[in-house]
Amino acid sequence: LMLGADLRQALIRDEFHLVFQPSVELRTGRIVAVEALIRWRHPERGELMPDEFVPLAESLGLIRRLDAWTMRAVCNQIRLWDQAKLPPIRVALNASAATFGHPGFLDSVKQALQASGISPKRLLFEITESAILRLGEATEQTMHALHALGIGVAIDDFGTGYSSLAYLKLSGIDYLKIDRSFVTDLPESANDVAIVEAMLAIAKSLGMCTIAEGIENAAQHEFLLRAGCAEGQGYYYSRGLPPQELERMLSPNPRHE
Ligand code: G
Ligand code: G
Ligand code: MN
Ligand code: NA
Repeated sequence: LMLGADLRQALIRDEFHLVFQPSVELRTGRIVAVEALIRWRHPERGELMPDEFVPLAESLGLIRRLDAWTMRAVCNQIRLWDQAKLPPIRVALNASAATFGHPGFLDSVKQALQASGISPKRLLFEITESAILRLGEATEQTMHALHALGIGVAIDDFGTGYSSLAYLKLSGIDYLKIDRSFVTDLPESANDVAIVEAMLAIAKSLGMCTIAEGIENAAQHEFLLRAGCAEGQGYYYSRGLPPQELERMLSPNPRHE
């Protein structure tokens, strides 16, 4: 496939960049975190979204290199924001199963932390349910080790995997990200209301923090706030932003002084 050959070239030519989607504390509206999302600036096709090349990278065995690029870029960005004295927000990044499950993963994380000098508390790894299921026992050790390093671990797209709830017993899960498919029809859908309330109750009793994805309007925001969800992400607050735009949002705004 053409795009596959381009992807190998892109890793060499460094054609990727990150956008950062804010995660907002629902109670205060404050930006407390961002999720780093990879983009590919293809020389002919223009800006490509991850669903157009992440599955391809996975099938071509290139995803570990891509995720390593993301990790380095995230650590560098955090270091630059620290130097610019921006608020020390958390930065979430996505890791595919092949990345998370690789025996060299923890060492590469430690190396990236050491090279950048950033605090592990600033990082949060997002991993999908299906990845956890696929990886089995090694996952628990990896999640536990990340947690022990001070790095956060989130279950991404929660509720969409074909799994049981058994993996919730694994230690080291700090956040549940409620998939946007459950958020879209809030608060009108009685089923989604029931499901989301149950998810929030499980998270609460397991001591996990909650982030709802795909919030697009005030009614969804209000419902989730009242239901006790801690954080939200979605176009209602912001799309993924280039670093300079995010910096403007995080810097004190002189017009309000
Ligand atoms: O950018 P967009 O909002 O379209 O992201 C879609 C999905 O692509 C994300 O939910 C995430 O699962 C995946 N994704 C984004 N960036 C990365 C990355 O750096 N590595 C991996 N493995 N997946 C990513
Ligand atoms: O990690 P994950 O696969 O969940 O990445 C988030 C994806 O959801 C990205 O592709 C992002 O562009 C998209 N997204 C983020 N906020 C919204 C939203 O409010 N509505 C919709 N439809 N998509 C969103
Ligand atoms: Mn994610
Ligand atoms: Na998600």
